Amino acid sequence: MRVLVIGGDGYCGWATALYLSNHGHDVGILDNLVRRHWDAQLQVETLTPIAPIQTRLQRWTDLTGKSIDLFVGDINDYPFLESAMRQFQPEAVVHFGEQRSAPFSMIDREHAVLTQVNNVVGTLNLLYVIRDHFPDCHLVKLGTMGEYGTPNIDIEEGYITIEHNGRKDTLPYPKQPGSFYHLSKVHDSHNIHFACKIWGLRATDLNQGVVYGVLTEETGMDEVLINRLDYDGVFGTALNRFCIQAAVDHPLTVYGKGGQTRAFLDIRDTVRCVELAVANPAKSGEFRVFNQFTEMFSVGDLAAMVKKAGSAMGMKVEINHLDNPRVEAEEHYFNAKNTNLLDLGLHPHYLSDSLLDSLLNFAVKYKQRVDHAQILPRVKWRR
Ligand code: NAD
Ligand code: USQ
Repeated sequence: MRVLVIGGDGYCGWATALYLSNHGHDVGILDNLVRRHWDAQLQVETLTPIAPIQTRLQRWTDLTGKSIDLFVGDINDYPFLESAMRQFQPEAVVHFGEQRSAPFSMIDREHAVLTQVNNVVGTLNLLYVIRDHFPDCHLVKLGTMGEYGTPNIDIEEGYITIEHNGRKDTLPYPKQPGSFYHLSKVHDSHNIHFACKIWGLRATDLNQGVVYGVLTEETGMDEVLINRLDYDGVFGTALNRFCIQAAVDHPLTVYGKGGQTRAFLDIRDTVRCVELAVANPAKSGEFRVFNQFTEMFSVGDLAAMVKKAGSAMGMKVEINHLDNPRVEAEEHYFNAKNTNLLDLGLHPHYLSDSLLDSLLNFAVKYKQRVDHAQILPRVKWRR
């Protein structure tokens, strides 16, 4: 299939573009490289030395004989997006191209506005190009499990059947997101759902949990193909951060009580889930939602697992409970469904000692690149 990966220079997008290319799809990457610019503005760098996108793609071709088309530009620039899509002629578009950090969106008004304009307007532009030029194209959009928040009932996949005053209906599952970033995903979901309804578009919203890990079969083929691995207080995410903290003898930064439970998955499952969604398109007019994760953990449990794995490797790992910079429940019920992708054939890579070992070893290999001043969280939700 011809698949355009928007955000293909990023963490999930790069791994996915290579995976799809390796599995026989004709792949294009569209990215405005703004994430590299935000890193520079924040004066942070990924743990890993990532090569420029053109160098990465050249190495991919040299190694495999496969080529990936590149379109450098912003999906908020409608004429650019329209022309790139018309050139590439996608049968599916996988949309990763958003500002994805909750803390980044909570820095100040400018960052909240930037996040919501970038994400909501970009997605809206994409919906219009699809409507006008590729009405049959399947939109596979990265959403987030954080759209649901932490309700005191089970989380379904996108929809819930409710009986009220003797009547019954299946309705979008209630949304209680926890940052202006997570809110942007909710706004996207509503816009995509509406576009499917009024224009008959086909879309899958992948409500993804927190991704961990760095190696996939493809990104591990060569140092030049190495993926980004963020550890800083703005873009770094829980388990990846904990492993890198352990590697540099920094106490693990559990926010508050650590009972915050989230859905997680290995990056090797991210790429497979996207392939499954692409290979099994939504029907015309259908807005389909998959919860894309494999396991649920509290951040306190994750820290304890990293401490155990690190200790077994001879590291001295301490766990710190910091004042929580966020506003979120620290002890709560959390039970989410994830059967749709399993039914399509996902065989999960569950979090194991061997994965923790490999991630810790990876972190040790690049630990001289860590800037300790970037580890503690600096962005606070409260005014
Ligand atoms: P990332 O920041 O590594 O990659 C995002 C890419 O999109 C970057 O290369 C960036 O330059 C590009 N981009 C951003 N705005 C753009 C625009 N307007 N036009 C063109 N390109 C643009 O992020 P990631 O971790 O790979 O996340 C990808 C997607 O997956 C996001 O939508 C995110 O919300 C979602 N997601 C990520 C995680 C995670 O743990 N990383 C978990 C759940 C969902
Ligand atoms: N946390 C800590 N210590 C840390 C970092 C985080 O205790 O050092 C806690 C946070 O307070 C939160 C949980 O861990 O309760 C998850 O935080 P995170 O930074 O790992 O992830 P989050 O902000 O939710 O965002 C990440 C991605 C985002 C994606 C989301 C999926 O950046 O793009 O949408 O995970 S989900 O969490 O399911 O919404």
